[in-house]
Amino acid sequence: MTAYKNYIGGQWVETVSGRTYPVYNPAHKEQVVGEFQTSNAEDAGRAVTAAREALPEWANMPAPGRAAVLYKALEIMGRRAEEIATAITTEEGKPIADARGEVRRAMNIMEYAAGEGRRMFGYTTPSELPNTVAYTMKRPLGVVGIITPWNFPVAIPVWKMAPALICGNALIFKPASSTPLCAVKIAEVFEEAGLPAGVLNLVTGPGGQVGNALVEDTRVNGISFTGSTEIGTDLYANGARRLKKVQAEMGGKNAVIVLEDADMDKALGGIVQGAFGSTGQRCTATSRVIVEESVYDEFMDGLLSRTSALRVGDGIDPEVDVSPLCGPGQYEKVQEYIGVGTEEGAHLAFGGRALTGGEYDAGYYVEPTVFTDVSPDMRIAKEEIFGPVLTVFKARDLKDAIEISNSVEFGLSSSVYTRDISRAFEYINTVETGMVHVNAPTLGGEVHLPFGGLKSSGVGQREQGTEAFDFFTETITVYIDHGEAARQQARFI
Ligand code: UN1
Repeated sequence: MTAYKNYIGGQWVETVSGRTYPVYNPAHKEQVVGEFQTSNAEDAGRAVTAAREALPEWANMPAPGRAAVLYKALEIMGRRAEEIATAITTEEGKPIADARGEVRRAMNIMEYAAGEGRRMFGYTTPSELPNTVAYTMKRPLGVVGIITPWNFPVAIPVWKMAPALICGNALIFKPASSTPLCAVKIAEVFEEAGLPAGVLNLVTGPGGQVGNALVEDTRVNGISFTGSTEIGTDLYANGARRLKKVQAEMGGKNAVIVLEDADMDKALGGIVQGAFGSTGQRCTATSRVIVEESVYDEFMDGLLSRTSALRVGDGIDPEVDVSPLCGPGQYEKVQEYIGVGTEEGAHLAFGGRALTGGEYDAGYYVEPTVFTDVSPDMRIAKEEIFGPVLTVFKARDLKDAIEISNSVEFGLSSSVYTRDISRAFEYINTVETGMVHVNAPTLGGEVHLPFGGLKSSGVGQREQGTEAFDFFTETITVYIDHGEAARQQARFI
């Protein structure tokens, strides 16, 4: 099998190490998706050099010209949507409907970012000096490293790249080692769209070598990262030491509160989707439910009957609700946490086993799992599991429920189900998460609204929304004295 290559300076090239590695389909462990370049720090350095060279021309192109390339890429991605969605399912494992939705999201952000080519506003303001014009404008951040996880191998890279590109930056893209095929396809889309050589460079490979090289390289001006809190914290600290702009989107332990007046049907639908959709491998997945005592039994009946109706299987089958975990590492980790939960004394109310027999032997399948009698100090209540494991808590009232919700170190997303507007606002104003939902799942977000979390869930500027354009630019403040006479002795205060 010929190996897929890196994309550096507009050329598809091999790594200097001469090494490649295989990627397997999580639903068919023996099926090789492809061979990919095992890149190292030297490859990263070459990509930075290519980006540096490409930067001035791209940065100086009028933004509507850059937008034209993005619109073209949008059109190409639309044409290749089904092929790219299939690549997501084959490589990451998520159900094909979710994969299609993911491609749609990537297209939405391209469309949104391209429109910014005709805005990219600064502001003007009266100066305190006579005959003086004062305004602000945006300039590209420069060369930026894009480091992304495997769980959204198309949407997350594109929601970083599209705003970065419209702002005039040149990029080095380091995708997760387990999803490089999607990364190759993204690079192909931009190549076909006519993005000038060197503006987007792709460097694949396992481990932290490339990421570390990018954060240490003084020619790199910024890093946009999504992944674990552990790696994000390191990257942020290393970037800060070099005065680099870093944004890091990290873990979550997202809770849904169900109050006694909730529309139970709606709540159950949102919770099951949030907990088990995408096999729980989403930083916005629902991993905790906090139920008001008086409706606890009714809630549990509904939850267990809906959970037991979920179909587990290969995500390429459109009837499947829950697909395999992404790989052996995830498979081990999730089973380990299920063991921890049992040892800690939580009650295993549903699932809890790795699935075997028939098609299950070929992939990394774990049953959707529900723990009850969970207390906030247990590890399964605090740590991010990143799999189909839901923990259920009982709360006395809203105040108690919010306390449990806020008791974790994470603060990404949260939700409350209630029909009571006063209690909904009490919740909105006190819950410690960057994204707050009412009567809706903890998942997702719209591309024109900021995405990100508080506490250990995120640091640096938010992604998406107008904030994205702030991260990928520097604001320049301009003062122009256009008076004919010698400047008066007016002074800034
Ligand atoms: C979503 O919930 O649709 O890594 C987006 C993640 C998040 C993206 C989730 N950064 O799961």
